[in-house]
Parts: sequence; C-alpha cells; structure tokens
Amino acid sequence: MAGAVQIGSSAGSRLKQLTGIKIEVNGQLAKQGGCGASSTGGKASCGSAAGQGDLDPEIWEKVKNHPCYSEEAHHHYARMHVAVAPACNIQCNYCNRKYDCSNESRPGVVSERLTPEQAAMKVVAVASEIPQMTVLGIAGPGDPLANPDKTFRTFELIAKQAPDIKLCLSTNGLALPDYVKTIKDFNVDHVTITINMIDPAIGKRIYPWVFFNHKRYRGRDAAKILTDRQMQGLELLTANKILCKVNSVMIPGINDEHLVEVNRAVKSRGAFLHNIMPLISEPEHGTYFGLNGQRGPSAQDLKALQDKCEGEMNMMRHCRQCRADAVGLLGQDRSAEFTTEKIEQMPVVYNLESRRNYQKAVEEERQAKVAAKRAEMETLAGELSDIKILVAVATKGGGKINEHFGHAHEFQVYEVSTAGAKFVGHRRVDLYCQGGFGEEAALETVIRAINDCHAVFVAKIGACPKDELKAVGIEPVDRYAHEFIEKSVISYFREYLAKVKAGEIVHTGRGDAAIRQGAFVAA
Ligand code: CLF
Ligand code: SF4
Repeated sequence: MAGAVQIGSSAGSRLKQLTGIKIEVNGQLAKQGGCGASSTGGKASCGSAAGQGDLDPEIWEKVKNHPCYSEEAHHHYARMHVAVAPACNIQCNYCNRKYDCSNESRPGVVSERLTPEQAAMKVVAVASEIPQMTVLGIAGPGDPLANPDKTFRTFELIAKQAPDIKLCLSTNGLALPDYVKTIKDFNVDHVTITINMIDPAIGKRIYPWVFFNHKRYRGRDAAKILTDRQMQGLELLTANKILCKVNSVMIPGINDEHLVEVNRAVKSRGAFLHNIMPLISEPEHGTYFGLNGQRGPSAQDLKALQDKCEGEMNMMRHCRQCRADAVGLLGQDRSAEFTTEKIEQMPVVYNLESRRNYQKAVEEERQAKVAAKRAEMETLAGELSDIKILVAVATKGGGKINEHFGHAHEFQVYEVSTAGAKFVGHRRVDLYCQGGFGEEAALETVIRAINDCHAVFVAKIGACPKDELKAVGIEPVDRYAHEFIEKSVISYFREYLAKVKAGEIVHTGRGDAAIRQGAFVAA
C-alpha cells in the first residue's frame, strides 16, 4: 500500500541533501530542514537570495532562476507554458475540459493549441523578447504525460534551439512511473505532481474516474490506482535526482484537514516544495464542484493550512494558478502578445549573450536587495514582540514597490514581525483605475481582498481611495515608492512597534479576506 512505503536511509540522506540548506534569519545563518522555512517565521527563498549557502551546487543551479521553485526568483524571472497537451487520462471534479487544467492554470480557455514545432517557434520568440524568461513548462491543457509524443518532441526541439531554457512539466502522476527515465533522458529538471489525497476514500470524492492500462476505473479503485502511481512516481523522481514540487488543491470539507497527511507523505518521499492552492469553483466554469456549490477556502483558511504544513519542508505561496499558455512574470500574463500570427511577423533574434548579460544585471539587483534587507533587520535587533501584521504591496516586479494603487492587478502580501518579512501570498483584484477615473465597485473588491492587512504599500495613490482605505482601517503607505519591498515593510513595522510601545496606537488584529476565484483581469 502506497501510504505504508518506508523511506530507507539512503533515500533519507538524499532527502537531506535535497532539502538541507542554510537560510538567513536576522542576519545569522541558521540550519533549517526546508528550502527557506524558518521556525521563527523568517523566510529566505529556495537557496536563499544571498547565495547558495550549503545547498548542493547542482540543486542551486536548478532552483536559483526558477520562478516557481524560488519565491525570491519569482520577482525577477519569468516562465512560459506551451499548450501542446490536450488529452487527459483522469477526471478531476474541479476541471472542465473546455478550460485550462486547474492543476496548473486558472480557468480560461487556452487561446491556441500548438504543435511541437509551433511551440518551439513560440519559445524562441518569447526568449528573444523577454530575456528574464528562464523556464519552459508544459502544463496542459490536459496532462503532458497523457500526450507523451507531443510533450517530449517539444522538449527535444527547445533543447536544441534554446539551450539555456530550463524544462519543466506538471502532471497528475498517473502515467509518471512509466516516464521517469524519459524525463531524465530529456533533461527535464523540474516535475510537478498534483496530489490531492493519499486516502482512496477521500480520493473518490475528487476523482470520478481514471483511465489506466486501457481500462476505465471508478470510485475507490480509481483513487487507489492514482495514489499508488503518484507515490511511486515521486519516489522514482527523488531517486533520479529530479526536483519535484507537489501541488495540492485545497477543497474545504473534503481534503483540507487531510492535506497535512499528504504533506507528511510527500515530504518523506523527497518532494522539494509543497504548493497548496485554493480550489477554483465558480459555477460558470461548469465543473462538477462549481455546479454543486462546493466552495473554495478563504485567505485565512488557506494561510492557516499552509502555516500548519510549514515545517521542515518549504511551502510555495506565490503560485498564480497560471493558464496552460501563460507567458511572463508570475501574475503578469503576456500570452496575448505571442499568438502564432504575431510571432510569424516578429523579427526573432535569439542572442544567448544578451540574455546572459541581462541575467547578470538581475543578479546584481538581487544582491542589493538582500543587503538592504539585512541592514534593515539590524535595526530590529533585540526587539521582542509577538505582534505580527500583514501588509499588501503593489509591485510590477524586481522586488520593489513600483506599482500605482489604481494599476495593480494583484497585491502581494507579506507577514511582518520581529523575525522579518515573509511572503505569504497574493490577492488578485479588479483594476481600480479605469480609463483615468476610479471605479468604486473595484475599490470594494480590493478592500475585500486585502481586508486582513494593516497597510497597503504603493508607488502612488489618489486622495479618494486613500481616504476610503483609511476609513476601513487599512493604512495607505506611499513614502517607500520605488524602494525594495522587504526593507520597506520591515522599516514600517519598526515604526509601528514603536508607536504601540509608546501607547500612540493599540495593536488589534484584522479580519479575514476573500480569495478572488479564477480572476482574469484584462488591462
Ligand atoms: Fe509552469 Fe508549473 Fe513549471 Fe512553474 S507554473 S509547469 S512549476 S514553470 Fe508555477 Fe504557475 Fe503555480 Fe504552476 S505559478 S501554476 S506552480
Ligand atoms: Fe483536468 Fe488536469 Fe485533472 Fe486532467 S489532471 S482532469 S486536465 S485538472
């Protein structure tokens, strides 16, 4: 039985090698089991922004510029997906074939399905235009391993034409054990498996059927086959030193409590990162869950579960549930700029040297950001307090507060305490500024989305939204415009703490916030 598989001592030491890294907390190096999780609540990214620490150089090379495997990298580096895999071998109750795979995408039809040749052409065109695009993923719209010929032909072409791009795939895991060797042979360094349960009794409420060995299985039998294959696939990936991230969809009342057990099971089998995502279940998507009133979690529910699972294993909290044809920084989808028709008109010059130079400049900025954060943390040295606050930040990337309130499609959320600043999620919102004036209805959605935050950091904000935010107890902060996020929020927190100590303000907790489901916000 999959749940009873024990990890041997050699696998255990492999796991330690994969996850045993040093991270920086309060300017000091502390040994931690996971990729950045700190028991004090501080957080460094996978491998740490400061450098590789004692992370195996091979692993460091794989994670340092991957926007999904490193929270810190996602501020600077982009990914793209190519939609070459239409078929699927299972049915999830949160998926409607008309839409992108919910495992790796927010709902929204894939604009174009591509042949491997078209996909390779698109990757080269995007890489020429977006030098920070470092990772190519195949994530649907079905399951890449249910479409093996198209998936591996695409990887083959890209490896030849754009050799500096890292290859990534996301699968439901059913076919995975049969393809681990092929994945390794094609130099695919990163694999995501979506694992929502390890108990078939729970699984049968999520998966009505799986198609395996030319036969359709239903109910408990289907879920048992799926979980066994997922665990076997994960163990094989670990044994072959292929980095594996596990995605789980949090479905309140079905697998929410169970995901703690899933976390333990995947951690013990060597998964590098665990990404718990909220269920997307709007009725208009036509999914079984959507049509039957199954709700998704609130922001507080999701954070509480992620916090509970954050032990030795790092939790991914910056996932944007991307489309299967997404392009750009996470949270900034540029796929509409790269349709096949537009690409055919583009002058494509793939210049490896200029890509390297661009990435060198990004590295320098990353180091400057770390130095600024470290210096700010020193000003908190010796402070003792249990107070933790959440703050929302408007950013266009680069780790800076560089977006206007009215232009933000999303806000990044940081938890700040005497242990430092920790990225804990993002909230999609409607654009407030619509054609030069503020949209009142949009402001309400912004407030609902960041209602658990004490402050919102922006590059600029108008007088009207400023007053309305203040009225609901969220402080608009624009004095750190264009500065580094973490340094700024730590500085704000130091002042906040000083005011609490001086009796100028009383610290009170904030309420819950709504996760906007499946939002696609057109500019
Ligand atoms: Fe794509 Fe997934 Fe690779 Fe990233 S996405 S295949 S690991 S390159 Fe990333 Fe998008 Fe979340 Fe996926 S933010 S949905 S975790
Ligand atoms: Fe849909 Fe992906 Fe599930 Fe297949 S694995 S049913 S494509 S969500």
